[in-house]
Amino acid sequence: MARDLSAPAAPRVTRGFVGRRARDPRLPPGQYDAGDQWPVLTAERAPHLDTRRWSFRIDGLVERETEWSWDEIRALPRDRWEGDIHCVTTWSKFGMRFDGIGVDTLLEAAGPLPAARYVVAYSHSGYTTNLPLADVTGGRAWVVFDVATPGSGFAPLTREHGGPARMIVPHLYFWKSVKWVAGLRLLAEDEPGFWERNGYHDRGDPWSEQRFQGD
Ligand SMILES: Nc1nc2c(c(=O)[nH]1)N[C@H]1C(S)=C(S)[C@@H](COP(=O)(O)O)O[C@H]1N2
Ligand SMILES: [Mo]
Repeated sequence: MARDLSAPAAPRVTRGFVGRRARDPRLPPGQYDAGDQWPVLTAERAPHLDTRRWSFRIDGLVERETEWSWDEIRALPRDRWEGDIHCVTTWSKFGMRFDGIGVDTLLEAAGPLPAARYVVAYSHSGYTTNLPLADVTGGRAWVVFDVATPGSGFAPLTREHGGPARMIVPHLYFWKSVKWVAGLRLLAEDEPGFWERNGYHDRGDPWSEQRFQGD
């Protein structure tokens, strides 16, 4: 049949709608899905830590400076988190599960003083990162021992991923999640950590792309 040239042309399909797959809503702006990969990012030399001498400590602006041995922290009530992690170098990884102790449980033992508004999380290897106290309370931060990647069961954290214990603060970029964590220091003022002194953002919310100071 002859085409009726007076008929309106078919509506143009918006480029991008057909040109690429719909963006995964789990992916914050500027991030890509690392899929099966779990990259290792370590600024210092990965330490060999012996759980017989391991400790985790909360100090600074607290009523009781408190330290746990490996056996003591392992005896605390367990908590599990499942969700996505986002590294500032633009990889994200979906469906991670971590098992450990809620930071709320640990802080409760130490009793934060009213003046405490920030924390520095530090590792046994010298790495530090700063966080608002509010970002590690309310069920949003954990000291974890075991991890399950999608499709696998739980296993102890490998040394390269921070074993025997690391922090996770997964609603922020992953540089805030200290591997080989040794403790939390509660402070009245914000005190930049390792990457923050080198230009990274003090808070690091991936959903508002707080990558660098000034973002
Ligand atoms: N002690 C320590 N913790 C660290 C880092 C580090 O270099 N040293 N790198 C951070 C960064 S930038 C990221 S993205 C994650 C990487 O964790 P992963 O190596 O298990 O993926 O750890 C964070 N915690
Ligand atoms: Mo990172």
